[in-house]
Amino acid sequence: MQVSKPGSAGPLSVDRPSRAVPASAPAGTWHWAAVLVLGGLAGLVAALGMTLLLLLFRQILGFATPSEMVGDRLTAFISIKQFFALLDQFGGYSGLKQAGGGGVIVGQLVVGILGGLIYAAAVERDVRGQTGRSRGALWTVIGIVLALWLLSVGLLWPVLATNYFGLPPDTARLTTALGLLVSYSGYGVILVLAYRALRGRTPAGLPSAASASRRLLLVGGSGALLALVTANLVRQLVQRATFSYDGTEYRGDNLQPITPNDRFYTVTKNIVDPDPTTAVWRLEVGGLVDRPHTYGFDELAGLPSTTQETTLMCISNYVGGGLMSNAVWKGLALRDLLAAAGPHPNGTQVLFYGADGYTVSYPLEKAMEPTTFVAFEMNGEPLPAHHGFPARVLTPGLFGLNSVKWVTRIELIDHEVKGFYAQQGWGPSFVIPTRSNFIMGNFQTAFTRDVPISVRGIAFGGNRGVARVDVSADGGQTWQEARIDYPGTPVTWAFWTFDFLPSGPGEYHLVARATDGQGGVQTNDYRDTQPEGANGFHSLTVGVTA
Ligand SMILES: Nc1nc2c(c(=O)[nH]1)N[C@H]1C(S)=C(S)[C@@H](COP(=O)(O)O)O[C@H]1N2
Ligand SMILES: [Mo]
Repeated sequence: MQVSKPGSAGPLSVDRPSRAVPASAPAGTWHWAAVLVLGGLAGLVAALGMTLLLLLFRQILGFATPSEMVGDRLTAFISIKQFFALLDQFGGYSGLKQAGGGGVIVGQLVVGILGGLIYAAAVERDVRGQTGRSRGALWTVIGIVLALWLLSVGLLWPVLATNYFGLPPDTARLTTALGLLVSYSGYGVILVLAYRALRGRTPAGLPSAASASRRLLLVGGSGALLALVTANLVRQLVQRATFSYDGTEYRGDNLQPITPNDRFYTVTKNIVDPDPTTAVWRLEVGGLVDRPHTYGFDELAGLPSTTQETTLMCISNYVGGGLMSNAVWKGLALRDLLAAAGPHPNGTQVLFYGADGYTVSYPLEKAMEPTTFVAFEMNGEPLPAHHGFPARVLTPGLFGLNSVKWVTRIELIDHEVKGFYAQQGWGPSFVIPTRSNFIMGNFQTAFTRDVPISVRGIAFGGNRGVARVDVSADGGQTWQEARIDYPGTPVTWAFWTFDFLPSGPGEYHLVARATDGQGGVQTNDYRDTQPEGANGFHSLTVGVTA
Protein backbone atom coordinates (compact mmCIF):
# COMPACT_ATOMS: atom_id res chain seq x y z
CA MET A 1 0.00 0.00 0.00
CA GLN A 2 1.20 3.41 -0.90
CA VAL A 3 2.29 5.67 1.89
CA SER A 4 0.79 9.12 2.22
CA LYS A 5 2.79 11.79 0.50
CA PRO A 6 4.41 14.51 2.55
CA GLY A 7 1.90 17.17 3.28
CA SER A 8 -0.93 14.74 3.56
CA ALA A 9 0.59 13.08 6.55
CA GLY A 10 -0.44 15.65 9.14
CA PRO A 11 -3.96 16.10 10.40
CA LEU A 12 -5.81 15.37 7.20
CA SER A 13 -8.52 17.87 7.70
CA VAL A 14 -9.35 20.45 10.24
CA ASP A 15 -12.91 20.12 9.14
CA ARG A 16 -13.42 16.43 9.44
CA PRO A 17 -10.55 14.74 11.19
CA SER A 18 -12.66 11.78 12.22
CA ARG A 19 -13.49 10.82 8.63
CA ALA A 20 -9.96 11.23 7.34
CA VAL A 21 -9.07 8.43 5.00
CA PRO A 22 -5.68 7.27 3.77
CA ALA A 23 -4.71 9.14 0.62
CA SER A 24 -4.88 6.04 -1.50
CA ALA A 25 -8.27 4.89 -0.37
CA PRO A 26 -10.81 4.44 -3.13
CA ALA A 27 -13.21 7.36 -3.24
CA GLY A 28 -16.83 6.66 -2.50
CA THR A 29 -19.56 7.68 -4.92
CA TRP A 30 -20.75 10.32 -2.50
CA HIS A 31 -17.29 11.82 -2.59
CA TRP A 32 -17.14 11.94 -6.38
CA ALA A 33 -20.62 13.41 -6.59
CA ALA A 34 -19.55 16.16 -4.20
CA VAL A 35 -16.36 16.70 -6.18
CA LEU A 36 -18.31 17.07 -9.42
CA VAL A 37 -20.76 19.51 -7.88
CA LEU A 38 -17.92 21.60 -6.47
CA GLY A 39 -15.96 21.35 -9.73
CA GLY A 40 -19.00 22.31 -11.77
CA LEU A 41 -19.70 25.26 -9.52
CA ALA A 42 -16.08 26.41 -9.63
CA GLY A 43 -16.17 26.04 -13.43
CA LEU A 44 -19.34 28.09 -13.67
CA VAL A 45 -17.93 30.88 -11.49
CA ALA A 46 -14.70 30.87 -13.50
CA ALA A 47 -16.67 30.99 -16.77
CA LEU A 48 -18.64 33.97 -15.45
CA GLY A 49 -15.36 35.68 -14.55
CA MET A 50 -14.04 34.98 -18.03
CA THR A 51 -17.20 36.32 -19.64
CA LEU A 52 -16.85 39.45 -17.55
CA LEU A 53 -13.23 39.88 -18.69
CA LEU A 54 -14.27 39.43 -22.33
CA LEU A 55 -16.97 42.05 -21.91
CA LEU A 56 -14.61 44.47 -20.18
CA PHE A 57 -12.18 44.15 -23.09
CA ARG A 58 -15.15 44.73 -25.43
CA GLN A 59 -16.19 47.88 -23.57
CA ILE A 60 -12.81 49.38 -22.81
CA LEU A 61 -10.75 48.37 -25.86
CA GLY A 62 -13.29 47.38 -28.51
CA PHE A 63 -12.13 43.74 -28.64
CA ALA A 64 -14.50 41.31 -30.34
CA THR A 65 -16.20 38.76 -28.10
CA PRO A 66 -16.70 35.11 -29.09
CA SER A 67 -20.47 35.76 -29.08
CA GLU A 68 -19.98 38.21 -31.89
CA MET A 69 -17.28 36.35 -33.79
CA VAL A 70 -18.91 32.93 -33.84
CA GLY A 71 -21.93 34.20 -35.78
CA ASP A 72 -19.72 35.95 -38.32
CA ARG A 73 -17.62 32.83 -38.68
CA LEU A 74 -20.62 30.58 -39.20
CA THR A 75 -22.02 32.81 -41.93
CA ALA A 76 -19.35 31.49 -44.28
CA PHE A 77 -20.65 27.94 -43.81
CA ILE A 78 -24.35 28.70 -44.16
CA SER A 79 -25.93 28.80 -47.60
CA ILE A 80 -28.34 31.61 -48.37
CA LYS A 81 -31.19 29.06 -48.32
CA GLN A 82 -30.25 27.87 -44.83
CA PHE A 83 -29.75 31.48 -43.81
CA PHE A 84 -33.27 32.42 -44.88
CA ALA A 85 -34.66 29.31 -43.15
CA LEU A 86 -32.90 30.43 -39.95
CA LEU A 87 -34.26 33.96 -40.38
CA ASP A 88 -37.73 32.44 -40.60
CA GLN A 89 -37.16 30.28 -37.57
CA PHE A 90 -35.79 33.07 -35.39
CA GLY A 91 -38.09 35.84 -36.58
CA GLY A 92 -35.68 37.85 -38.72
CA TYR A 93 -32.05 38.96 -38.68
CA SER A 94 -32.37 40.48 -35.21
CA GLY A 95 -33.91 37.37 -33.70
CA LEU A 96 -31.17 35.25 -35.23
CA LYS A 97 -28.44 37.58 -33.93
CA GLN A 98 -29.97 37.48 -30.44
CA ALA A 99 -30.23 33.70 -30.42
CA GLY A 100 -26.70 33.32 -31.79
CA GLY A 101 -25.07 35.78 -29.39
CA GLY A 102 -26.97 34.44 -26.38
CA GLY A 103 -26.31 30.86 -27.45
CA VAL A 104 -22.56 31.41 -27.45
CA ILE A 105 -22.64 32.88 -23.93
CA VAL A 106 -24.58 29.84 -22.72
CA GLY A 107 -22.07 27.65 -24.58
CA GLN A 108 -19.20 29.42 -22.82
CA LEU A 109 -20.75 28.68 -19.44
CA VAL A 110 -21.31 25.02 -20.36
CA VAL A 111 -17.71 24.62 -21.54
CA GLY A 112 -16.60 26.41 -18.35
CA ILE A 113 -18.54 23.91 -16.21
CA LEU A 114 -17.06 20.96 -18.13
CA GLY A 115 -13.59 22.42 -17.58
CA GLY A 116 -14.39 22.65 -13.88
CA LEU A 117 -15.37 18.96 -13.77
CA ILE A 118 -12.15 17.91 -15.47
CA TYR A 119 -10.11 20.09 -13.17
CA ALA A 120 -11.84 18.78 -10.04
CA ALA A 121 -11.20 15.20 -11.10
CA ALA A 122 -7.54 16.05 -11.68
CA VAL A 123 -7.23 17.64 -8.24
CA GLU A 124 -8.70 14.57 -6.56
CA ARG A 125 -6.33 12.29 -8.46
CA ASP A 126 -3.40 14.46 -7.35
CA VAL A 127 -4.54 14.49 -3.77
CA ARG A 128 -4.88 10.74 -3.74
CA GLY A 129 -1.46 10.39 -5.23
CA GLN A 130 -2.88 8.42 -8.12
CA THR A 131 -0.86 10.38 -10.65
CA GLY A 132 2.29 10.11 -8.63
CA ARG A 133 2.74 13.87 -8.82
CA SER A 134 1.06 16.73 -7.11
CA ARG A 135 0.87 19.24 -9.95
CA GLY A 136 -1.17 17.29 -12.43
CA ALA A 137 -4.22 19.47 -11.79
CA LEU A 138 -2.29 22.64 -12.47
CA TRP A 139 -1.10 21.26 -15.78
CA THR A 140 -4.63 20.17 -16.51
CA VAL A 141 -5.96 23.68 -16.08
CA ILE A 142 -3.12 25.14 -18.15
CA GLY A 143 -3.90 22.54 -20.78
CA ILE A 144 -7.60 23.40 -20.77
CA VAL A 145 -6.86 27.12 -21.13
CA LEU A 146 -4.35 26.64 -23.93
CA ALA A 147 -6.50 24.10 -25.76
CA LEU A 148 -9.53 26.39 -25.66
CA TRP A 149 -7.42 29.32 -26.76
CA LEU A 150 -5.80 27.48 -29.67
CA LEU A 151 -9.18 26.13 -30.69
CA SER A 152 -10.75 29.59 -30.59
CA VAL A 153 -7.92 31.24 -32.46
CA GLY A 154 -7.86 28.48 -35.05
CA LEU A 155 -11.58 28.33 -35.63
CA LEU A 156 -12.15 32.08 -35.47
CA TRP A 157 -8.98 33.07 -37.35
CA PRO A 158 -10.70 34.80 -40.28
CA VAL A 159 -12.87 36.93 -37.99
CA LEU A 160 -10.31 37.69 -35.29
CA ALA A 161 -9.41 40.75 -37.38
CA THR A 162 -12.26 42.63 -35.72
CA ASN A 163 -11.86 45.63 -33.44
CA TYR A 164 -14.86 47.81 -32.73
CA PHE A 165 -12.73 50.85 -31.96
CA GLY A 166 -11.25 50.78 -35.45
CA LEU A 167 -7.89 49.02 -35.27
CA PRO A 168 -6.83 47.74 -38.71
CA PRO A 169 -7.05 43.96 -39.27
CA ASP A 170 -3.54 42.73 -38.40
CA THR A 171 -3.37 44.68 -35.16
CA ALA A 172 -6.95 43.74 -34.42
CA ARG A 173 -6.23 40.04 -34.92
CA LEU A 174 -3.26 40.19 -32.56
CA THR A 175 -5.06 42.12 -29.84
CA THR A 176 -8.18 39.97 -30.09
CA ALA A 177 -6.07 36.83 -29.71
CA LEU A 178 -4.28 38.33 -26.70
CA GLY A 179 -7.56 39.43 -25.16
CA LEU A 180 -8.88 35.89 -25.49
CA LEU A 181 -5.70 34.49 -23.91
CA VAL A 182 -5.94 36.85 -20.96
CA SER A 183 -9.66 36.14 -20.50
CA TYR A 184 -9.20 32.38 -20.76
CA SER A 185 -6.26 32.60 -18.34
CA GLY A 186 -8.58 34.48 -16.04
CA TYR A 187 -10.85 31.48 -16.29
CA GLY A 188 -7.99 29.19 -15.26
CA VAL A 189 -6.96 31.32 -12.31
CA ILE A 190 -10.50 31.74 -11.01
CA LEU A 191 -11.15 28.02 -11.48
CA VAL A 192 -8.16 27.09 -9.32
CA LEU A 193 -9.02 29.67 -6.67
CA ALA A 194 -12.72 28.87 -6.62
CA TYR A 195 -12.19 25.14 -6.40
CA ARG A 196 -9.64 25.59 -3.65
CA ALA A 197 -12.01 27.86 -1.77
CA LEU A 198 -14.82 25.35 -2.15
CA ARG A 199 -12.91 22.25 -1.29
CA GLY A 200 -10.26 23.52 1.06
CA ARG A 201 -6.78 22.09 1.13
CA THR A 202 -8.03 18.93 2.75
CA PRO A 203 -5.98 16.24 1.05
CA ALA A 204 -8.51 13.48 0.73
CA GLY A 205 -11.76 14.19 2.50
CA LEU A 206 -14.13 17.01 1.88
CA PRO A 207 -15.19 19.86 4.17
CA SER A 208 -17.65 19.23 6.95
CA ALA A 209 -21.22 20.30 6.40
CA ALA A 210 -20.81 23.52 8.37
CA SER A 211 -17.62 24.49 6.62
CA ALA A 212 -19.03 23.43 3.26
CA SER A 213 -21.99 25.75 3.54
CA ARG A 214 -19.69 28.62 4.48
CA ARG A 215 -17.51 27.87 1.46
CA LEU A 216 -20.48 27.46 -0.84
CA LEU A 217 -21.83 30.78 0.31
CA LEU A 218 -18.51 32.52 -0.34
CA VAL A 219 -17.95 31.08 -3.80
CA GLY A 220 -21.62 31.12 -4.76
CA GLY A 221 -21.87 34.73 -3.60
CA SER A 222 -18.83 35.72 -5.67
CA GLY A 223 -20.36 33.91 -8.61
CA ALA A 224 -23.65 35.75 -8.16
CA LEU A 225 -21.80 39.05 -7.99
CA LEU A 226 -19.89 38.23 -11.19
CA ALA A 227 -23.14 37.21 -12.87
CA LEU A 228 -24.73 40.48 -11.85
CA VAL A 229 -21.92 42.64 -13.21
CA THR A 230 -21.72 40.53 -16.35
CA ALA A 231 -25.45 40.78 -16.94
CA ASN A 232 -25.19 44.52 -16.53
CA LEU A 233 -22.47 44.77 -19.17
CA VAL A 234 -24.49 42.54 -21.49
CA ARG A 235 -27.47 44.83 -20.95
CA GLN A 236 -25.38 47.87 -21.85
CA LEU A 237 -24.29 46.17 -25.06
CA VAL A 238 -27.81 45.05 -25.89
CA GLN A 239 -28.99 48.63 -25.52
CA ARG A 240 -26.60 49.57 -28.30
CA ALA A 241 -27.48 46.50 -30.33
CA THR A 242 -28.50 46.76 -33.96
CA PHE A 243 -31.81 44.98 -33.35
CA SER A 244 -33.66 48.25 -33.15
CA TYR A 245 -32.46 49.66 -36.47
CA ASP A 246 -31.03 46.92 -38.68
CA GLY A 247 -33.20 46.71 -41.78
CA THR A 248 -34.60 50.23 -41.44
CA GLU A 249 -36.16 51.20 -44.79
CA TYR A 250 -36.58 54.61 -46.31
CA ARG A 251 -40.18 54.59 -47.46
CA GLY A 252 -43.47 56.39 -47.20
CA ASP A 253 -45.23 59.10 -49.15
CA ASN A 254 -42.85 61.86 -48.10
CA LEU A 255 -39.64 60.63 -49.73
CA GLN A 256 -37.19 63.33 -50.70
CA PRO A 257 -34.37 63.07 -53.26
CA ILE A 258 -31.78 63.55 -50.49
CA THR A 259 -32.46 61.21 -47.58
CA PRO A 260 -32.01 62.79 -44.14
CA ASN A 261 -29.27 60.95 -42.23
CA ASP A 262 -31.60 59.70 -39.54
CA ARG A 263 -33.88 58.12 -42.13
CA PHE A 264 -31.19 56.61 -44.36
CA TYR A 265 -31.80 52.88 -44.79
CA THR A 266 -29.53 50.74 -42.61
CA VAL A 267 -28.22 47.21 -42.98
CA THR A 268 -25.52 45.64 -40.83
CA LYS A 269 -24.25 42.14 -40.16
CA ASN A 270 -23.41 43.06 -36.57
CA ILE A 271 -25.06 42.40 -33.22
CA VAL A 272 -23.48 45.62 -31.96
CA ASP A 273 -22.00 47.95 -34.55
CA PRO A 274 -18.45 49.30 -34.34
CA ASP A 275 -18.00 52.58 -32.53
CA PRO A 276 -14.56 53.67 -33.75
CA THR A 277 -12.75 56.55 -32.13
CA THR A 278 -10.47 58.58 -34.38
CA ALA A 279 -7.72 58.18 -31.76
CA VAL A 280 -7.59 54.44 -32.46
CA TRP A 281 -9.04 54.18 -35.96
CA ARG A 282 -6.62 53.96 -38.87
CA LEU A 283 -7.05 53.39 -42.59
CA GLU A 284 -4.31 51.28 -44.11
CA VAL A 285 -3.70 51.26 -47.85
CA GLY A 286 -1.41 48.33 -48.54
CA GLY A 287 -0.82 45.00 -50.19
CA LEU A 288 0.70 44.99 -53.67
CA VAL A 289 1.64 48.65 -53.71
CA ASP A 290 4.93 50.55 -53.76
CA ARG A 291 4.10 52.93 -50.94
CA PRO A 292 1.82 51.41 -48.31
CA HIS A 293 0.42 54.08 -46.06
CA THR A 294 -1.57 54.30 -42.86
CA TYR A 295 -3.89 57.28 -42.62
CA GLY A 296 -5.06 58.82 -39.39
CA PHE A 297 -8.42 60.54 -39.57
CA ASP A 298 -7.05 64.10 -39.68
CA GLU A 299 -4.66 63.24 -42.48
CA LEU A 300 -7.45 61.63 -44.52
CA ALA A 301 -9.88 64.46 -43.93
CA GLY A 302 -7.14 66.96 -44.79
CA LEU A 303 -6.65 65.58 -48.31
CA PRO A 304 -8.22 67.53 -51.19
CA SER A 305 -11.86 66.48 -51.01
CA THR A 306 -15.02 66.78 -53.08
CA THR A 307 -18.66 65.97 -52.63
CA GLN A 308 -20.54 63.31 -54.49
CA GLU A 309 -24.22 62.53 -54.40
CA THR A 310 -24.60 58.76 -54.38
CA THR A 311 -27.50 56.35 -53.94
CA LEU A 312 -26.99 53.07 -52.13
CA MET A 313 -29.25 50.04 -52.37
CA CYS A 314 -29.11 46.73 -50.50
CA ILE A 315 -29.07 43.48 -52.46
CA SER A 316 -31.96 42.38 -50.22
CA ASN A 317 -34.14 45.21 -51.45
CA TYR A 318 -37.26 43.52 -52.79
CA VAL A 319 -39.18 45.04 -55.71
CA GLY A 320 -40.75 48.22 -54.36
CA GLY A 321 -38.72 48.02 -51.13
CA GLY A 322 -37.17 50.84 -49.15
CA LEU A 323 -33.66 49.47 -48.58
CA MET A 324 -32.30 52.32 -50.70
CA SER A 325 -31.41 55.93 -49.97
CA ASN A 326 -29.46 58.83 -51.38
CA ALA A 327 -27.07 61.28 -49.74
CA VAL A 328 -24.45 63.89 -50.54
CA TRP A 329 -21.15 62.50 -49.35
CA LYS A 330 -17.91 64.35 -48.79
CA GLY A 331 -14.60 62.62 -49.30
CA LEU A 332 -12.34 61.71 -52.17
CA ALA A 333 -12.12 59.29 -55.07
CA LEU A 334 -10.62 55.99 -53.98
CA ARG A 335 -8.35 56.11 -57.01
CA ASP A 336 -6.57 59.11 -55.46
CA LEU A 337 -5.57 56.95 -52.47
CA LEU A 338 -4.65 54.02 -54.70
CA ALA A 339 -2.62 56.19 -57.08
CA ALA A 340 -0.71 57.65 -54.12
CA ALA A 341 0.11 54.12 -53.01
CA GLY A 342 1.37 53.07 -56.46
CA PRO A 343 -0.32 49.75 -57.35
CA HIS A 344 1.95 46.96 -58.60
CA PRO A 345 1.07 45.68 -62.08
CA ASN A 346 0.08 42.30 -60.62
CA GLY A 347 -2.42 43.86 -58.21
CA THR A 348 -5.75 43.04 -59.85
CA GLN A 349 -8.26 42.95 -57.00
CA VAL A 350 -8.95 45.23 -54.10
CA LEU A 351 -9.88 43.73 -50.74
CA PHE A 352 -11.60 45.99 -48.23
CA TYR A 353 -11.85 45.41 -44.48
CA GLY A 354 -14.22 46.98 -41.98
CA ALA A 355 -13.55 47.40 -38.26
CA ASP A 356 -16.25 44.77 -37.72
CA GLY A 357 -14.24 42.15 -39.59
CA TYR A 358 -16.42 42.68 -42.66
CA THR A 359 -14.72 42.08 -46.00
CA VAL A 360 -15.54 42.62 -49.65
CA SER A 361 -13.46 42.44 -52.78
CA TYR A 362 -13.79 43.56 -56.38
CA PRO A 363 -11.54 44.23 -59.38
CA LEU A 364 -9.04 47.09 -59.27
CA GLU A 365 -10.71 48.42 -62.40
CA LYS A 366 -13.90 49.00 -60.41
CA ALA A 367 -11.95 50.61 -57.57
CA MET A 368 -10.29 53.00 -60.03
CA GLU A 369 -13.58 54.27 -61.49
CA PRO A 370 -13.82 57.99 -60.80
CA THR A 371 -17.02 57.59 -58.76
CA THR A 372 -15.73 54.90 -56.38
CA PHE A 373 -15.40 56.97 -53.27
CA VAL A 374 -14.09 57.13 -49.72
CA ALA A 375 -16.53 59.24 -47.70
CA PHE A 376 -16.11 60.82 -44.30
CA GLU A 377 -19.12 63.16 -44.31
CA MET A 378 -22.78 62.51 -45.06
CA ASN A 379 -25.12 65.39 -45.85
CA GLY A 380 -22.76 67.88 -44.24
CA GLU A 381 -22.25 65.94 -41.01
CA PRO A 382 -19.55 63.53 -39.91
CA LEU A 383 -20.57 60.02 -40.96
CA PRO A 384 -23.10 58.76 -38.43
CA ALA A 385 -21.92 55.77 -36.38
CA HIS A 386 -24.40 53.43 -38.08
CA HIS A 387 -23.25 54.46 -41.54
CA GLY A 388 -19.55 53.88 -41.10
CA PHE A 389 -17.90 56.55 -38.93
CA PRO A 390 -15.26 57.74 -39.46
CA ALA A 391 -14.95 56.64 -43.11
CA ARG A 392 -16.69 54.32 -45.54
CA VAL A 393 -16.41 53.27 -49.14
CA LEU A 394 -19.07 54.01 -51.77
CA THR A 395 -19.15 51.77 -54.81
CA PRO A 396 -21.70 53.13 -57.30
CA GLY A 397 -23.13 50.55 -59.68
CA LEU A 398 -22.78 47.66 -57.23
CA PHE A 399 -25.13 46.70 -54.40
CA GLY A 400 -24.65 48.26 -50.98
CA LEU A 401 -22.71 45.34 -49.57
CA ASN A 402 -19.77 46.56 -51.67
CA SER A 403 -19.75 49.88 -49.81
CA VAL A 404 -17.76 48.94 -46.72
CA LYS A 405 -18.56 50.92 -43.58
CA TRP A 406 -16.00 51.63 -40.84
CA VAL A 407 -13.29 50.86 -43.40
CA THR A 408 -9.86 50.11 -41.86
CA ARG A 409 -7.85 48.56 -44.67
CA ILE A 410 -7.77 48.68 -48.45
CA GLU A 411 -5.50 45.98 -49.81
CA LEU A 412 -4.33 45.27 -53.32
CA ILE A 413 -4.12 41.53 -54.07
CA ASP A 414 -3.46 39.38 -57.13
CA HIS A 415 -6.29 36.84 -56.85
CA GLU A 416 -10.03 36.77 -56.34
CA VAL A 417 -11.30 36.29 -52.80
CA LYS A 418 -14.85 36.13 -51.54
CA GLY A 419 -16.00 38.72 -49.06
CA PHE A 420 -18.40 38.26 -46.15
CA TYR A 421 -21.61 37.95 -48.17
CA ALA A 422 -20.03 36.34 -51.26
CA GLN A 423 -18.83 33.48 -49.03
CA GLN A 424 -22.44 32.96 -48.06
CA GLY A 425 -23.36 32.56 -51.69
CA TRP A 426 -24.58 36.01 -52.69
CA GLY A 427 -23.59 37.12 -56.17
CA PRO A 428 -21.36 36.43 -58.05
CA SER A 429 -22.65 39.51 -59.88
CA PHE A 430 -23.39 42.51 -57.71
CA VAL A 431 -24.34 44.83 -60.54
CA ILE A 432 -27.54 46.71 -59.73
CA PRO A 433 -30.22 46.12 -62.38
CA THR A 434 -32.25 49.15 -63.36
CA ARG A 435 -35.45 49.48 -61.35
CA SER A 436 -38.36 51.78 -60.73
CA ASN A 437 -40.85 51.95 -57.88
CA PHE A 438 -44.06 53.71 -57.13
CA ILE A 439 -43.53 55.68 -53.94
CA MET A 440 -47.16 55.46 -52.92
CA GLY A 441 -49.06 52.31 -51.96
CA ASN A 442 -52.25 51.06 -53.60
CA PHE A 443 -55.10 53.54 -53.26
CA GLN A 444 -58.65 54.38 -54.26
CA THR A 445 -59.91 57.64 -55.65
CA ALA A 446 -63.03 58.99 -57.28
CA PHE A 447 -63.27 59.35 -61.04
CA THR A 448 -63.30 62.88 -62.34
CA ARG A 449 -63.36 63.32 -66.10
CA ASP A 450 -60.22 64.95 -67.54
CA VAL A 451 -58.56 65.30 -64.13
CA PRO A 452 -55.38 63.17 -63.98
CA ILE A 453 -54.26 61.28 -60.91
CA SER A 454 -50.65 62.13 -60.01
CA VAL A 455 -48.60 59.05 -59.23
CA ARG A 456 -45.06 59.51 -57.91
CA GLY A 457 -42.11 57.19 -58.10
CA ILE A 458 -38.37 56.71 -58.08
CA ALA A 459 -36.03 54.99 -60.51
CA PHE A 460 -32.47 53.83 -60.11
CA GLY A 461 -29.97 52.67 -62.69
CA GLY A 462 -26.97 51.85 -60.50
CA ASN A 463 -24.14 53.89 -62.00
CA ARG A 464 -25.86 54.29 -65.35
CA GLY A 465 -28.31 57.03 -64.41
CA VAL A 466 -31.97 57.24 -65.36
CA ALA A 467 -32.92 58.60 -68.79
CA ARG A 468 -36.68 58.09 -68.73
CA VAL A 469 -39.50 56.30 -67.01
CA ASP A 470 -42.64 54.93 -68.66
CA VAL A 471 -45.84 53.75 -67.07
CA SER A 472 -48.32 51.24 -68.44
CA ALA A 473 -51.92 50.86 -67.33
CA ASP A 474 -52.63 47.83 -69.51
CA GLY A 475 -50.17 45.24 -68.35
CA GLY A 476 -47.30 46.49 -70.49
CA GLN A 477 -49.02 46.65 -73.90
CA THR A 478 -48.80 50.42 -74.16
CA TRP A 479 -46.51 52.81 -72.31
CA GLN A 480 -46.67 56.51 -71.56
CA GLU A 481 -43.71 58.57 -70.52
CA ALA A 482 -43.57 59.90 -66.98
CA ARG A 483 -42.19 63.32 -66.08
CA ILE A 484 -38.78 63.39 -64.42
CA ASP A 485 -38.97 65.73 -61.40
CA TYR A 486 -35.48 65.06 -60.11
CA PRO A 487 -33.01 63.68 -62.63
CA GLY A 488 -30.17 63.13 -60.15
CA THR A 489 -26.80 62.08 -61.54
CA PRO A 490 -25.51 58.88 -63.18
CA VAL A 491 -24.87 57.45 -59.69
CA THR A 492 -28.14 58.45 -58.02
CA TRP A 493 -31.78 57.66 -58.26
CA ALA A 494 -34.30 59.87 -60.02
CA PHE A 495 -37.79 60.96 -58.96
CA TRP A 496 -40.70 61.01 -61.39
CA THR A 497 -44.40 61.74 -61.62
CA PHE A 498 -46.94 60.15 -63.90
CA ASP A 499 -50.24 61.88 -64.56
CA PHE A 500 -52.60 59.01 -64.96
CA LEU A 501 -55.83 59.75 -66.80
CA PRO A 502 -58.24 56.85 -66.34
CA SER A 503 -60.85 56.40 -69.04
CA GLY A 504 -63.53 55.65 -66.47
CA PRO A 505 -64.22 53.93 -63.15
CA GLY A 506 -62.54 50.58 -62.60
CA GLU A 507 -59.48 48.95 -61.12
CA TYR A 508 -56.18 49.80 -62.81
CA HIS A 509 -52.87 48.00 -62.39
CA LEU A 510 -50.06 50.35 -63.23
CA VAL A 511 -46.50 49.19 -63.81
CA ALA A 512 -43.42 51.36 -64.22
CA ARG A 513 -40.36 50.76 -66.37
CA ALA A 514 -37.17 52.81 -66.35
CA THR A 515 -34.62 53.28 -69.08
CA ASP A 516 -31.10 53.88 -67.84
CA GLY A 517 -28.66 56.48 -69.10
CA GLN A 518 -27.04 53.95 -71.42
CA GLY A 519 -30.31 53.06 -73.12
CA GLY A 520 -30.83 49.84 -71.19
CA VAL A 521 -34.53 49.22 -70.59
CA GLN A 522 -35.64 47.71 -67.29
CA THR A 523 -36.86 44.14 -67.75
CA ASN A 524 -39.74 42.35 -66.06
CA ASP A 525 -37.87 39.03 -65.72
CA TYR A 526 -38.82 38.16 -62.17
CA ARG A 527 -35.84 37.45 -59.97
CA ASP A 528 -35.80 36.90 -56.19
CA THR A 529 -33.48 38.93 -53.95
CA GLN A 530 -31.17 35.94 -53.59
CA PRO A 531 -28.55 35.53 -54.87
CA GLU A 532 -28.12 38.57 -57.15
CA GLY A 533 -30.81 41.02 -56.07
CA ALA A 534 -34.47 41.24 -57.01
CA ASN A 535 -35.77 42.18 -60.44
CA GLY A 536 -39.20 42.82 -61.92
CA PHE A 537 -41.76 45.55 -62.44
CA HIS A 538 -43.30 47.17 -59.42
CA SER A 539 -47.05 47.55 -59.72
CA LEU A 540 -49.61 49.83 -58.21
CA THR A 541 -53.32 49.20 -58.02
CA VAL A 542 -55.52 52.27 -58.36
CA GLY A 543 -59.21 51.79 -57.70
CA VAL A 544 -61.21 54.44 -59.51
CA THR A 545 -64.73 54.68 -58.20
CA ALA A 546 -67.64 56.28 -59.99
N1 LIG B 1 -18.27 47.06 -42.37
C1 LIG B 1 -19.49 46.79 -42.87
N2 LIG B 1 -19.83 47.38 -44.02
C2 LIG B 1 -21.05 47.14 -44.56
C3 LIG B 1 -21.97 46.26 -43.93
C4 LIG B 1 -21.58 45.66 -42.71
O1 LIG B 1 -22.32 44.89 -42.08
N3 LIG B 1 -20.33 45.96 -42.21
N4 LIG B 1 -23.19 46.03 -44.52
C5 LIG B 1 -23.26 46.25 -45.97
C6 LIG B 1 -24.61 46.22 -46.53
S1 LIG B 1 -25.29 44.67 -46.73
C7 LIG B 1 -25.24 47.34 -46.99
S2 LIG B 1 -26.70 47.22 -47.82
C8 LIG B 1 -24.68 48.68 -46.75
C9 LIG B 1 -25.66 49.49 -45.95
O2 LIG B 1 -25.17 50.77 -45.71
P1 LIG B 1 -26.00 51.77 -44.79
O3 LIG B 1 -26.39 51.01 -43.55
O4 LIG B 1 -25.15 52.94 -44.54
O5 LIG B 1 -27.23 52.12 -45.57
O6 LIG B 1 -23.47 48.63 -46.03
C10 LIG B 1 -22.62 47.58 -46.37
N5 LIG B 1 -21.37 47.77 -45.71
MO1 LIG C 1 -27.11 44.92 -48.07
